[in-house]
Amino acid sequence: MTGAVYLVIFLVTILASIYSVVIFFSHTPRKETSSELNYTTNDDGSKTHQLSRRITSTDIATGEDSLLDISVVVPCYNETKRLGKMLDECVLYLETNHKGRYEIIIVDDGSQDHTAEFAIKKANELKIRPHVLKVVKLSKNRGKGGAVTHGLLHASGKLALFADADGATKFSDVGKMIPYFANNPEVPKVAIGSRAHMVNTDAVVKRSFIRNCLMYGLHTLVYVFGIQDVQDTQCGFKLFNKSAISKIFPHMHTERWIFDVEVLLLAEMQKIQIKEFAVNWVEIDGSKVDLARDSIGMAIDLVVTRLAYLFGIYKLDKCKKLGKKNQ
Ligand SMILES: Nc1nc2c(ncn2[C@@H]2O[C@H](COP(=O)(O)OP(=O)(O)O)[C@@H](O)[C@H]2O)c(=O)[nH]1
Ligand SMILES: *[C@@H]1O[C@H](CO)[C@@H](O)[C@H](O)[C@H]1NC(C)=O
Ligand SMILES: *[C@@H]1O[C@H](CO)[C@@H](O)[C@H](O)[C@H]1NC(C)=O
Ligand SMILES: CC(=O)N[C@H]1CO[C@H](CO)[C@@H](O)[C@@H]1O
Ligand SMILES: [Mg+2]
Repeated sequence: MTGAVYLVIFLVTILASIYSVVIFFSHTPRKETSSELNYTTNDDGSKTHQLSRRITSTDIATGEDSLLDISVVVPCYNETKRLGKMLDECVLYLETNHKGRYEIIIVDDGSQDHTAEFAIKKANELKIRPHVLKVVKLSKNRGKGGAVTHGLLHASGKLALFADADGATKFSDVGKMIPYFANNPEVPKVAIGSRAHMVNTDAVVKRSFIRNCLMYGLHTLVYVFGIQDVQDTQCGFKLFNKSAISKIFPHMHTERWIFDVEVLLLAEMQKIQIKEFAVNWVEIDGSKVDLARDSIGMAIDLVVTRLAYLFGIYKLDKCKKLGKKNQ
């Protein structure tokens, strides 16, 4: 009898400890500051301009009222060395295929190397009209997830893509994804770039042994704690339509690398269609991921994200009701 009592006390203690640890490691994104609602562009530079209104979870988004086909969000942290090439490729594609109907939102996440100024200079060099390339500076570093979330919530295109500043993915591959959104525009959909077809090619094999080990470890953890039916969750090239953005991004918590997994978790919880597209991808030097430090952080964030949804510490409140009604 007393044995059973001790067992119950023991289990309750364990559960309470796990719960506290999850609360301790959970994230609450900070509120956006007023200057983060403004952008600069390649005009005379004396004024800032307002970004479009933040997308909320209660928006009934059809995207039909948008004048732009696509918004491209580029999270940047100290990217003066790599952003130039990415923008060359991106602007060339968009000018050819969506001229006058696109915007690029550079989210400078507290860079210390004048990435924002570099982006404006590049816009002048590429001779794109003012307000096509918008630069938002975050007042304080948030991490890739925070920067992407901020950019996507203020995007105004029918579709919005986030793409890494290193240009590792061939930009024109977005053209393979766009037709997937063409029918029934009211249905939320997500198209994600995938490098799964490249596992046995040079791009991956040539990476260091330790990097590949950590990558396989992370994949296993993602499989156990999160997403089973997506092969490559981490590719920095994902496309959404407006209704998918309004169902996913207002609920985001994770600010750093594991945010991709939370995006896919939120999509799966709401039965949003996800499709993977094989993309061309090359390893680009200058990665900001510090393997030793970040892989521990990634593992913690991953487990915490999953458990936080399980325990109801992270919730999907208004959005859930809206989702049921609309389905
Ligand atoms: N906003 C933000 N973006 C970051 C940060 N660190 C890296 N990034 C961006 O995340 C993207 C991918 O980074 P990268 O270092 O190439 O990662 P990898 O390709 O996974 O090795 C790039 O666009 C970076 O500028 C950060 O602290 N904050
Ligand atoms: C943001 O832009 C608006 C309109 O251009 C301006 O009135 C406002 O002062 C700006 N706010 C900040 C914090 O820069
Ligand atoms: C960013 O760039 C600045 C200036 O070049 C440098 O001092 C800083 O260490 C860089 N930060 C990271 C994390 O690379
Ligand atoms: C709800 C929504 O944003 N729908 C859009 C999905 O993508 C298509 C394809 O471009 C748009 O036309 C829809 O408006
Ligand atoms: Mg990269």
